[in-house]
Amino acid sequence: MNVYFCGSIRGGRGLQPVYAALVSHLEQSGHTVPTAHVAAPNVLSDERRYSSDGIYQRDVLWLEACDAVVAEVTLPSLGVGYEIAYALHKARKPVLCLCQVGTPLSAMIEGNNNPHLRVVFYHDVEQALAAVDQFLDAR
Ligand code: 6IA
Repeated sequence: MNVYFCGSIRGGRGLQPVYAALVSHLEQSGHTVPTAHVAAPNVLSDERRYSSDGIYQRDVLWLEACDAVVAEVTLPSLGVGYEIAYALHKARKPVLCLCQVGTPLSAMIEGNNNPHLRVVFYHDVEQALAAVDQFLDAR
């Protein structure tokens, strides 16, 4: 499947190792991840080469083209929140949100009963990877 991965960039890079584990798992499972760069350790310095409008246009095209969205939502990110709303309401894609247990997740995600949205709280990365497999196997 073509899986659009979302994770915080300008919202903070503290969970980059978790993003890397998720993207690596998706790719090793045979999925295509157009946004694999979100998991790269140097994304913030690489980013200077791209304009924000170019990034936006390209990401919207990728959202329209994907089969499903996997978003790590532990760190609050405006971009990730926008992508989730766009995927659900405009592109009409299934979305999995992964959040570490104990994090105060926005009510706009946690309280959202959209049938295409699944929210999973996880204790460790293994649990998050299992949630990804379960979500994609059901597609
Ligand atoms: O507000 P944030 O920056 O935290 O938003 C992060 C989300 O927006 C991610 O899920 C990305 O899909 C998207 N996004 C933000 N910046 C970029 C970006 N910069 N490239 C692609 N998607 C982005 C250029 C990085 C470059 C190495 C290719």
